[in-house]
Amino acid sequence: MLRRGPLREGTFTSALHEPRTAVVIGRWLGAALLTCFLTGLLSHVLQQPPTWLRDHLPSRPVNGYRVTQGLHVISGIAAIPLLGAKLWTVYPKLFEWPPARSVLHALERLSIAILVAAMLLEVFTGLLNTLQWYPWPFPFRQTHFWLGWLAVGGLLLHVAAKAPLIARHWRRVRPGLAQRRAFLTAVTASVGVVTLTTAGQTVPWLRALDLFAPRRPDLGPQGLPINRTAVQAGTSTVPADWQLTVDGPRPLRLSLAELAQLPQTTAELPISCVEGWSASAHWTGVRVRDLLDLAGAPADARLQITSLEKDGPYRVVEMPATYARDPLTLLALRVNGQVLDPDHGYPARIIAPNRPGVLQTKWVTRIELI
Ligand code: HEM
Ligand SMILES: Nc1nc2c(c(=O)[nH]1)N[C@H]1C(S)=C(S)[C@@H](COP(=O)(O)O)O[C@H]1N2
Ligand SMILES: [Mo]
Repeated sequence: MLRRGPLREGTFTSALHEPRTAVVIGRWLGAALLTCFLTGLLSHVLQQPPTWLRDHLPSRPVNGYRVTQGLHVISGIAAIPLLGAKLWTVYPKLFEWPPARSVLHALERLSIAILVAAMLLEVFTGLLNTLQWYPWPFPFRQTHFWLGWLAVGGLLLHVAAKAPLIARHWRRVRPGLAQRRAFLTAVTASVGVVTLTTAGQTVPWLRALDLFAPRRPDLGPQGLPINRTAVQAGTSTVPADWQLTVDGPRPLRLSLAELAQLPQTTAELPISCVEGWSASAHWTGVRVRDLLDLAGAPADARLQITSLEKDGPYRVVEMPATYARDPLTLLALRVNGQVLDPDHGYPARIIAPNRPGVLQTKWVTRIELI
């Protein structure tokens, strides 16, 4: 039989294309994948809760989403060199001969093909999303969500199929291969470098090392980054007769001056962007629950909050009662002691604890009860 190129026997000479290396890197990659999956599901649920869960989402801890989504993007970025190392370790198997020894073997290889494709697409779409670059025609969130299930499903199948082999190579045998040790050190160093140079977008004490993350969380008007500017949203000139409307048995219409006359609360709360950056600020404004009480709204009212923005995916958002009633949920008029910059939502924005940034509506004009 003619077997050429990579199909020829003895093509791959490295001693590291073997199970122990695959197991060691596989453990790290599996941990990163599971961390991504769990934190990703959480992000999904916070943004699009199923009806039965909607009224039980917690508004504490204040920094909860900041931590979980920060972890999502940190472990996702760490998964990229790990995936590269894992694929390098096992890629000679792509040229196995014969390609399938049995129906079961063919199915196993098919499941690995799906796992690899899902993982590659998952880290690719995730990374590009953090750069706000969408060079594809499909919706990011749905695609990334379903690829996550495919990847985790594929991983479980893969681990089950390889369980005996994994068990055999789980424990270190001494003396180990010097080459393997060098390779694993290099992989650890790559993971360290990509993590340390990007995690500063959410971890304050790593800020000085934030070389490659798309955001520096302390750069922007009033010391905070912005995703959509007032010019992009078409809200840079607010009508002179702007009023906040609040629905309820005693509907309210309040001018900015009237809002500023109401009792003001200051809270330190983060903007925790779904893209992985986050930054804390001191917000001052009127408690949403005070507004609801003034309007005579029932305690369990869910809210629909509308922005002045003409269009855009975050023009209208819902807020479950747990958040609406939290004493730290504000209709903020000021940030870090100054009147809100137009880019931060002047004249008024929502800021609530433990919520994804996309739900912290800027340029608010109307609060309705659902
Ligand atoms: C490695 C396996 C990964 C899995 C299993 C995973 C899973 C998920 C899931 C289930 C969601 C929720 C999607 C939704 O709201 O419907 C999500 C969101 C997200 N993921 Fe991942 N992810 C992975 C890797 C990554 C990577 C590598 C990055 C970036 C470096 C990333 C960035 C994001 C971002 C920015 C979101 C928020 C999207 C939004 O709500 O607009 N993910 N991920
Ligand atoms: N009306 C409106 N509100 C919005 C957005 C938007 O596009 N429109 N972007 C959201 C996103 S994605 C984030 S991360 C935060 C950012 O707030 P900041 O610009 O004040 O930092 O605002 C949120 N509020
Ligand atoms: Mo965001």
